[in-house]
Amino acid sequence: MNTVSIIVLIVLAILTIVQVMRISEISSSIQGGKDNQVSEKDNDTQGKLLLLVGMGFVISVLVMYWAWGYHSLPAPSSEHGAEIDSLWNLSMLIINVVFFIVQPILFYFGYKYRGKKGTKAVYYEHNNKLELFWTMVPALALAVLIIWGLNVWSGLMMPENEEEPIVIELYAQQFNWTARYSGGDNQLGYATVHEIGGANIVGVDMEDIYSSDDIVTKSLHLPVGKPIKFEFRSQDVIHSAYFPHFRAQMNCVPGSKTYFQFTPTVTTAEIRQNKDVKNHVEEVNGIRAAKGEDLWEFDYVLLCNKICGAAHYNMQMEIIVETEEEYNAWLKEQKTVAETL
Ligand SMILES: [Cu+2]
Repeated sequence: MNTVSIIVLIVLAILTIVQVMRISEISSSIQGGKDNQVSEKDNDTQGKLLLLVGMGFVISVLVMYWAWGYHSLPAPSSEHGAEIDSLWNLSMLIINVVFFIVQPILFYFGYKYRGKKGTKAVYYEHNNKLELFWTMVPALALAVLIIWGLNVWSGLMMPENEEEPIVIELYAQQFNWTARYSGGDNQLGYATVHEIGGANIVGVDMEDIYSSDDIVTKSLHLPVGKPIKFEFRSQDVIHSAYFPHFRAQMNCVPGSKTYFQFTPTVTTAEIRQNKDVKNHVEEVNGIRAAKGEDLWEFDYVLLCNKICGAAHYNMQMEIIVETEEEYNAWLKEQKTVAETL
């Protein structure tokens, strides 16, 4: 369906709703407004429906946890990942405990105190103890989460390095990623959008002394157990580099550089042996085989986590985590920008 017919359809739907409302108003005024009066039976039905919908809602959440809960990510593959997971688990624990206490009570009370003839609402003005309780409890919970979260964050952004991290740039554009390795000097040459042209896809300034040994690639290889410092740039709009398996994410903003550092701890070969990953791959391949499609092999992936345009969903790059020897051998095979530009 093209855009014009969708717009026409929406306009027609709105006009229909307006006409139906007018008809109902006119018929109500003809009957002397009796149509809008809420009867005892209406209140009773609405109260029961509220209870039904509320309980259905709470039960459906339980069913979804049970049916799809195993689809969450496997154990983290980075040094800091366990800490992010602990933060996440505590947040989810608090949210779930509150949810499963408050929601059933809320809907049950809505049902219990549904409108009945002769019943009058209690006029309850103020209670200091109650006010204090429901202010202090959320404030304490939030304080724990925020203080702990800020501590974790500052540890991630200002890591105490025992060894110098490997510097890799990730360049974002609609709709792909390019990696630039800093080469033997571990320093990225200056790059700017004004230098982009021909094979120079990330705009490396060849005049800069750090540029010549930089390596531009379309796949991201990382050595296991080594700290990696990523520097992010974007060519067009705001993107977000998202490494779900490493519990890392950072916005890529046009005109400025952002950073994130982490140490991968599990190689691609090892994560493929992870029980959860194996089950997931088996399930996906069962569906693919039934459709006659090629089988899939698990790979770490870098995704874009900002809705940056029409093909945003497909903005991804494979990440290969390997041993230091494998990584060095791969890096040796790559051409420097001095050789390619
Ligand atoms: Cu994007």
